[in-house]
Amino acid sequence: MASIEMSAYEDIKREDHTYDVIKKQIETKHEFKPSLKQWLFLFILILTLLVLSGVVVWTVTYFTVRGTMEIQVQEINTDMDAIEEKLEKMHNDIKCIGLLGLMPKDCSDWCISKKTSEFITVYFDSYRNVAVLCEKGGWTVIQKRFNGAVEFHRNWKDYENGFGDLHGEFWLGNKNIAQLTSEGNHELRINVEDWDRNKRYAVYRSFSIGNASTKYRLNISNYSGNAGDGMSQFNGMKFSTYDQDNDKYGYNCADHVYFKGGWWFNNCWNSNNAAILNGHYTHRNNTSQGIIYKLLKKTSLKKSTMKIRRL
Ligand SMILES: [Ca+2]
Repeated sequence: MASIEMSAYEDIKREDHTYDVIKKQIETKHEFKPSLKQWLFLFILILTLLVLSGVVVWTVTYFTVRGTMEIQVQEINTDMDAIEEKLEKMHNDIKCIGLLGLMPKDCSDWCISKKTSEFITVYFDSYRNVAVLCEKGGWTVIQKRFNGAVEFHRNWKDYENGFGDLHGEFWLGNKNIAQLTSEGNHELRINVEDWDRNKRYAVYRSFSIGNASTKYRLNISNYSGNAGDGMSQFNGMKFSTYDQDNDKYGYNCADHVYFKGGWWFNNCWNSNNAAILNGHYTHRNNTSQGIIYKLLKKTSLKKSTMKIRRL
């Protein structure tokens, strides 16, 4: 009996041992032991993820900061423009109230303005001044005609002192034109328009008239434009009116029935290409008197402007 019990005990002990071995084998089988290759792969994976995250963060930060800086630069530029505009306005204001443009000599000194024309007073010296019409570009208007409201068949004194209305038709006056062109170089621009609204211009890059002792002798040259050179034939001529005959012809060209108005007549005029802008105003289809610019039209024109500018 005792040996049977011993045998059974031995069997149970063997089974326990077998059980322990199997259990250990199973545990060993399910234990996770990464290989070196797997460790390396994991390391590379983590490193890649870190690099990618860094790139994403850097990119987002870069564009955010850049965008912010661009906006700031734009704002600074806008501010600079506003400051520049204010400075220019202040400069103009100062000039316009007379601190810089005190006693302007002509429209070249006219304060910068967006207006196309303006009336200012120009000063020849401390005692003499005259109101003038300025047109954009620094032009001083010396003659304007457009409707015949003002008679241009006038005497010497009228032409000398000027006549008409600066807001309408006028002649600025020979003594004023002489004074304006007495210093420096000036150009003359003539604008003419016919009854069909055709417009032409002539520019003379050299223009001045002498003082009263020269009978307001005309000096004019260097033509350009699209109206034709109608003025060179009067270069060097004295001014004439119906009561002062200073021309080269036998009778007084200024009082001739074909013209009637003050001008720098030569041997009267060349009927083919003369520009005579001060004749008694007539309406269309008149071959004499009125505003004559032969190279543009054989008959009188509707409008004319003569203006000068310091070069
Ligand atoms: Ca004469």
